Amino acid sequence: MIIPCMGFVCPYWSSWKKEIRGIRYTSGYSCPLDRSTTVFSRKGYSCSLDLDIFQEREREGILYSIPVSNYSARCRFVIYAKEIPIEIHSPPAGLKSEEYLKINPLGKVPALWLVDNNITLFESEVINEYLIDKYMHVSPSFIPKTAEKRAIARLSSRIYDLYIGPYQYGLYRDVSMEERKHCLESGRRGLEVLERVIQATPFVAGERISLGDIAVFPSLIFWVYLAPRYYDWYPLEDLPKVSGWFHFMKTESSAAEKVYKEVIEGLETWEKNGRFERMGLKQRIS
Ligand SMILES: N[C@@H](CCC(=O)N[C@@H](CS)C(=O)NCC(=O)O)C(=O)O
Repeated sequence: MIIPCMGFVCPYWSSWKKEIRGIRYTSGYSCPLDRSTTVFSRKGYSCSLDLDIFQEREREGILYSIPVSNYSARCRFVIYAKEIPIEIHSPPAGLKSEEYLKINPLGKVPALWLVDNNITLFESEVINEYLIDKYMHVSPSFIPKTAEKRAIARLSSRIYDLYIGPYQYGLYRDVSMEERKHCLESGRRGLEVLERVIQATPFVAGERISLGDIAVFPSLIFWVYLAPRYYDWYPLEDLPKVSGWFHFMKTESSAAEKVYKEVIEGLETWEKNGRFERMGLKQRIS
């Protein structure tokens, strides 16, 4: 909820310094009586309060997630960007443990458990749809302004989920050479379709970040990291829109930077552990 600030007439201000969604506020004053907040940003004076953001809140749920997981990263992106008080935990006792299968019967991350009504959701896009619906009043909304742009956002995430994501395992799992080739070729075709669809102005569906950006961005990190290292393939080379958009997204916000770092660090750890060699990635594809 945004309420107008009454702080200037209130003697009970307490000062604070804070970084909110990547913007560093140099000083601010909170009033405990009317619970308003006056914010001084680098760009000058602004005056509003989002109660949900500024107040300390109890946890509202738990997201079961693994840092390297691109699908979990989609949901972490929304949680970080909106500063939602949802704790992030690893699956208890492993993905296929009895304990975790009670949370997500598919044995996959992410899953979201909600404190208030004891509901558990899974499937990253469903979780994100829930989060943007529930926290619609907290920006960024992740909802483009027009019906057409909202459709492009959905189309982008659908293209990833149906025509790129299902082949991602071929980048890093122990599969036959034929299967790997098939996956890389299918992923390449999916990326070409994405190039035709996204606007990249600067986001996939225009000037506002949307679920389309979040669905594709963390997953593309896998392709951009692994394909040149192991398959002499630069997947964004002939895709100017996807390439420009991806590089823009890496530093688009502190949420984007955090998610990027988490996924990259996960991939680097796998690499250092020799996981990719064990999975046969060093064998060149002819
Ligand atoms: N369609 C699912 C995909 C989730 C998924 O495949 N997660 C991976 C990690 S990124 C996983 O848990 N894999 C373990 C497995 O499939 O056994 C979603 O969007 O949440």
